[in-house]
Amino acid sequence: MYTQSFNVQEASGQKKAPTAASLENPEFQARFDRKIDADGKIEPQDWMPEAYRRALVRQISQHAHSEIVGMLPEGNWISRAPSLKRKAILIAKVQDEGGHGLYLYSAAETLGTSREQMLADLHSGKAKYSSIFNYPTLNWADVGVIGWLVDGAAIMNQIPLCRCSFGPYARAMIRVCKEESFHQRQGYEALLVMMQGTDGQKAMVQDATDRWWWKCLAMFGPPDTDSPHSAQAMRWGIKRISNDDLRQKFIDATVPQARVLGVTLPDPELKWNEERQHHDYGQIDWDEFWSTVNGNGPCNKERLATRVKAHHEGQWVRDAALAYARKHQNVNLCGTDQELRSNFALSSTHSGKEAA
Ligand code: BYC
Repeated sequence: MYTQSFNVQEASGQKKAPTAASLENPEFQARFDRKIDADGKIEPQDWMPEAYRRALVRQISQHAHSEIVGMLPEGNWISRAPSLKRKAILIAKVQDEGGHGLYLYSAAETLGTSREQMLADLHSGKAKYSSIFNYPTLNWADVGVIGWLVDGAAIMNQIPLCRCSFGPYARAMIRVCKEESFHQRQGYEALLVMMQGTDGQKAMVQDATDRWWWKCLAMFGPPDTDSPHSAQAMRWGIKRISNDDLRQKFIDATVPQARVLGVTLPDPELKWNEERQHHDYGQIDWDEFWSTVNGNGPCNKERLATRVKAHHEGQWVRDAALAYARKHQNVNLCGTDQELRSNFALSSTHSGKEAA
C-alpha cells in the first residue's frame, strides 16, 4: 500500500544522511541540474542539493500535517451525520485523509527525516499546516462545503504535484488526487440534495458557502509577489503552477458549479472578464490569513490540542505494534526500534475526536 515511497530504502529502512564531501559537488550538481532541465525524476538515492532536500521536507511534511489535522473538522461530524449513508461516506473520507498523511510522511522519510521529528515539530507548533483547518465546522452544510470547496481547491493545487520532480512525492500524489476527486464529488452531491430541500436547508448551504469561500481562496498561499518559496520551487520542478494561477483556475472552475448548485459566491466583484478570459475577483484578507497561519485563527489551539491528545492516547497502539514487531524480528531484516517502526509503517495518525 505504501510501497511507492519505500522503493529505494536501504535495509535499515531509513535513507543515510549525505556525507559532508557529497554535500557540494559540481559534477553531481550538474547532473542534478540536467535531470531537472530534462523534466526527469529525482529519487531518494540520487544526489540532491541540501536546499532542495530541505524545501521538499518542509513542503511534504506541511502537506502531511494538513492531511491529518484536516481529519479533525470533519471527524467531528461523524457521530452527527444525518443518515447511515452520509455517515459511511464521511468515515471513508476521513480515513482517506489519514492515509494521505501516511503516504506523505513516508515520502518525507525517504529524504532522511524521521516521522517522530516531523510529529514533534507539528505538536510543538513549529511546523505549519494548511490555514483552512483552523476554522470551525458549525453545521452539516459545512461538511458538504468542505468537500466541494476545500477538497476542490486541494485537487487544483495537488494535480500539478503529480508531476513534481521528486519521485516519491509525485507518485503519492496520484493516489491522493484520485481520492480527493471522490471527496469533492461527495461534498457537491450532498449540497445538491440539500438545495432541493427546505428553505432552511438552502439557507444553511448559502451560509456555509459564505463562510468558507474566502478561506479557500487563501489556501493557495500568498500572492506570487509575496511568496518567498515559489520562484525556486518552480525552478526545481517542485511547484509547476504559481499560487495566483492556481487560485484563478479554481475560481474559474467553481463559478459554474455554484450556478448549478444555486448558491451565490460572496464576492460582489466576481465577474467574467472577456479580455482576460478569466473571472475578476475581490480582495482576499491577507492579514486574517497570516494571523491564522501564525497560530491565531479561531481554532488553532483547539486543533493542536486535539492532535496532541490523540497522539498520547495512541501510544498504547504504537507500543503494542512495536512489541509485536520485536516478537517477529527474526523474520525481518532489522532490529532497532526505529527500524522496526519504519518497516511496520508505524505511525500515529489516529485522528481523535473533538468534543462535540
Ligand atoms: N496555510 O512561499 P509560499 C487538504 C506558508 S490538505 C498555511 O507561497 P510554498 C485536505 C508557506 O508554508 C491541503 N501556511 O510557500 C486535507 C510558507 O511558510 P514557511 C494542504 C501557508 O510552500 C484534509 C509561507 O506561507 N495542501 O487539502 O511555495 C481534508 C510562504 O508561502 C499556506 C498542501 O500542503 C496555507 N494555506 O506554497 C480536506 C499542498 N500557504 O514554510 C482537504 C502542498 C502558504 O516558509 N503544498 N503558507 O514557514 C503547496 O502546494 C505549497 O506548500 C503551498 C504554499 C501552495 C501551500
